[in-house]
Amino acid sequence: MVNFSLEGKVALVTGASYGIGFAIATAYAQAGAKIVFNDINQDLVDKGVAAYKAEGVYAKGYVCDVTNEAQVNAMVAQIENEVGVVDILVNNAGIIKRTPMHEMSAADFRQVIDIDLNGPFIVSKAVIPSMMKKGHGKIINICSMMSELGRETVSAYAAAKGGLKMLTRNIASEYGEYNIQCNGIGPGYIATPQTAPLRERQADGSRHPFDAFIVAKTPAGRWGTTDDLMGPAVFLASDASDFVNGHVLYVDGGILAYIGKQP
Ligand code: NAP
Ligand code: GCO
Repeated sequence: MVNFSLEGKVALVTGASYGIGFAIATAYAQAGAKIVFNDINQDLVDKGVAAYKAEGVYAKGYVCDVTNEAQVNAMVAQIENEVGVVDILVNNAGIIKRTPMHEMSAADFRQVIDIDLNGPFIVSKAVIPSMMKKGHGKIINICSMMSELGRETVSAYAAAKGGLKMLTRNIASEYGEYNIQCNGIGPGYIATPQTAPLRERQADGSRHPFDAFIVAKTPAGRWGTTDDLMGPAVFLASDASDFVNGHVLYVDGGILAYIGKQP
């Protein structure tokens, strides 16, 4: 029988005070999971807890930087004590820096790689041993269009998200025999604070040229919303996807399938 329920599962979503992580965690709560999340400071965590409460969701928040292995290990131990073993991990926390590559400092490049690629490695590594003992686990890495495509100014982000796609396949390869499935979600262009600068109205009130470009490049003819990611995220966290492993599910309104509008 098909089973999309997450009843009784513990789900950790990183960087989930708002944006895509918040929507995914809310969907998991609606499907029956207990929600834990982290963010980098207490203020964000408090705002996140209040936002979940407003949605009718009880979520426990932790202050933790995903690049800090000691903090991550301490958080995962605390979650196991206070809530239970993590059944579902979503590596969502991420940043982008938009700078032409020839002007980007090595320090900025490293910071993006650290949060967007080393972070998922560190958090996955922390939850995998208990998943192995339990004989089950789901890891979902939030990839990107930039796991497949390049564009001007996002060299570090594309390198990190391309790497995250391969980390996804490797976790699937290495831990599939323990009944751990690791898959990615590749969101298209989604309206969140991260993409707000690409959607800003121009001084004359017209659309940002990038905004118009994305609408034209997306067969759906619009930006994605965080709600668009809820169903795919529940599928990949549920028993319904137990034989889906090492896959990246692109939720992009069709961008990757499309050559672009004909002249
Ligand atoms: P967002 O609105 O910027 O949210 C990202 C969250 O991660 C924020 O809460 C952020 O905290 C947190 N974070 C950053 N660094 C962290 C760290 N070191 N440790 C813990 N938390 C940290 O981004 P979003 O648009 O929801 O994106 C979420 C994920 O989806 C990211 O991995 C992003 O790359 C990916 N994605 C986004 C889109 C899109 O179109 N929006 C498309 C494809 C993929 P702060 O507020 O302090 O920065
Ligand atoms: C950019 C965007 C992205 C998106 C997303 C696309 O500047 O091109 O911010 O890369 O956020 O990851 O899937």
